[in-house]
Amino acid sequence: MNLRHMVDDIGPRKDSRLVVALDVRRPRWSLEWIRAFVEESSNYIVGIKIGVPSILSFGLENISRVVNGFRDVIWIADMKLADIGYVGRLIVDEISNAGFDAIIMHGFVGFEKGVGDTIVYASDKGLSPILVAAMSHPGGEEYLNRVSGDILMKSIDYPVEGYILPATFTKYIRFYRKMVGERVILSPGVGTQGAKPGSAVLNGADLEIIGRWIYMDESPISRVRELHGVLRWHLQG
Ligand code: 3DU
Repeated sequence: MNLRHMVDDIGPRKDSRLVVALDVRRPRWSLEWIRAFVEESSNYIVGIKIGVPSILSFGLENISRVVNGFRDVIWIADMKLADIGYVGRLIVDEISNAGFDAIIMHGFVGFEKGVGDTIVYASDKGLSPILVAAMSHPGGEEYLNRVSGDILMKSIDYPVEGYILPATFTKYIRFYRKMVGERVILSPGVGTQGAKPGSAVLNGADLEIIGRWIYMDESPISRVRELHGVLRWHLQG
């Protein structure tokens, strides 16, 4: 199923627009912690984004067991892939074999024999390509965000299924919502990075990605429930 269909299936059913970012590592967290977290938060969340720190710390095989053991969330591998097409395809193979539904890659490397090849390859394998168009940290404004319009325009001809756009600079979400049409906008930067929950969705994002605010909390599931109270499918300002 493509990313839009997955979001439109899971989001209304769970009445949620929340994706949890897990950048957890050993020894503070464990695979058992991740498994328990996924089970207990599942009714409230649309997806889980697993970052490179977690894959390096626990190993892809272990993460893959968790992913394959639980299917009612969208599993996103945040590889921030930025390489030539050949290497991109190798990484796509690994992430696809591990059972993920979607993969995050950078667009700034350029499309010809670069991210373009990786996008097409991932799409053909049924792994939804998500492109970072602009970033949420202040340095995003130094280089990347300035060319985000060019990256986005070029990407429209490719089977990109989702875009990462920052909750901390909602102007990009507003500018690009029309350009990307039905493709999914996922927005990080909420909580620890300063944006308010709901602010990205109210500016046109489909989903908000929240990490440290949840997994660093003393009671992550209570935090998830609280955020679920805000990030409803029919969120209105
Ligand atoms: O700040 P948080 O802990 O809520 O995590 C945000 C996540 O989103 C984190 O995994 C990071 O890698 C990712 N991300 C950004 O924060 C900003 C971007 O522009 C793109 C991805």
